[in-house]
Amino acid sequence: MSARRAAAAATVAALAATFALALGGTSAVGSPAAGPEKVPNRLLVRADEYDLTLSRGEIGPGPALIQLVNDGEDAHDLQVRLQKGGVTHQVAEVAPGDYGTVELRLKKGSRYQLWCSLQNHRLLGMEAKLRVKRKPVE
Ligand SMILES: [Cu+2]
Repeated sequence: MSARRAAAAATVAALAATFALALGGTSAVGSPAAGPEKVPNRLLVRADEYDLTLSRGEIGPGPALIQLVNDGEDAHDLQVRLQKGGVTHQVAEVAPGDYGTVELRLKKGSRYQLWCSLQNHRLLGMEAKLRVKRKPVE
């Protein structure tokens, strides 16, 4: 492992730890009037050459915060769209060791496609599927 790659890996580990803490603390976010359904579900997507690894394959419906962490040595982006088509949400190109986020509303009982649109990365394996349940997922 090169020094640069080691540094990038350390950054990603720190991000993942922060993300885990944020996950544990979501109940404290938002005012009582907003209600728990306003708290976004979170998904962590790890990118490297040439895979997208999701922190989970199923998620609850409604508002979601998707974070792309680039654990690779090349730049990557993230495109998110209902499998049946529609609006494409995206995290713009992220440099190695860096991260980006996108917020969107996930449609209940649906499936989403996630992929990297740079060069031929999708063909090389940078795609994944996300299933959105009808009810909230623990
Ligand atoms: Cu890519």
